[in-house]
Amino acid sequence: MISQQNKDVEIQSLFSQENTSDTMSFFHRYNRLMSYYRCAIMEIETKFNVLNEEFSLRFDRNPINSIKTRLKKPISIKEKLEKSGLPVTLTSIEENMHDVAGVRVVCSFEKDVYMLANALLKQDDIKLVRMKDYIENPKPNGYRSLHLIVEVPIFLAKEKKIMKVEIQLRTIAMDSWASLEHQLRYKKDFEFTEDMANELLACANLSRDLDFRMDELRKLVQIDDSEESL
Ligand code: 0O2
Repeated sequence: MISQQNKDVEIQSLFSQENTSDTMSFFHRYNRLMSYYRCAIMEIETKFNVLNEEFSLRFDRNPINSIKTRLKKPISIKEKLEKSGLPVTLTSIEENMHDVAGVRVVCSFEKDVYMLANALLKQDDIKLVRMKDYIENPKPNGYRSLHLIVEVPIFLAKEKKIMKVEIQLRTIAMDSWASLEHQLRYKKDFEFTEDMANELLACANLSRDLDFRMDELRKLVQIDDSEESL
C-alpha cells in the first residue's frame, strides 16, 4: 500500500516545473484542485441520476445502464501536457486540460444516448465547450461514442468555481467494444497486429448492427418516451 507521504513525493516529482519551494502549499493546491474536479464529477453524475429517475417514473424503464467516473491520474496528466508541449503546472492543468474529470454514461439504446445528452445540455447551468459525435462519425478503428466537454459550476462555501468535465455517452455494445479494444491496444508484451485491428473493425461493425437491431426491437414495444414527451 502506498502511503500518503510517498504519493506526495511522487506527485511532487511529476510536477517539477511547478514552483515547489513551498511544498506544503503545492500539495494543498494540488489536492484542492483535484477535489474541485471530484465535486464537478459528483454534480454531473447527480444530474444523470436525476434524469434516469425521472425517466423511470414516467416511462417505467431506465435509459442508463451504468455510470462510471474517474479522475485522471497525476502521471497521465503530466504525460498529456508534455505531449502537447504545455507547461506541467497546476495553472496549465486548469487552463488546458478538459478531461481530468471524466464521466462515462452507458445506455441501453443509441436513442437514449442522444436523449440524455440533449436533456443535460438544456440545463441552464451547463455550458457545452465541445462535442464530438463518434457515433455519427466513427473513428477509422471502429470506435463509437458521443463525447461532450462541458463546464459545470460547483458551489463552495464562499465561491463558485466553473469546472470542465469530459462526458462519454455510449451503448452497452459500444462500451464492451471500447473496453476490449483498450485492453488489446495497451496490453504489455503483446504485439497489436494488423489482423487484430481488422478483426476489431469487423466487431465494431457487428456491434453497430446489434445496436440498430436492438433499436428496432425497442420500437416494437415502445411507449412514447421520446425526449419531447419528457
Ligand atoms: P482515458 O484514460 O480514457 O482518459 P483530447 O482529449 O481532446 O486531447 P482527443 O483524442 O481529441 O484528445 O479526445 P477524444 O477523441 O475526445 O478521446 C478522448 C477519450 O476517448 C480517450 O481518453 C478514451 O477514453 C476515449 N477514446 C477515444 N478514442 C478511442 C479509441 O479508439 N478506443 C478506445 N477504447 N477509447 C477511445 P484517453 O485520454 O485516451 O484515456
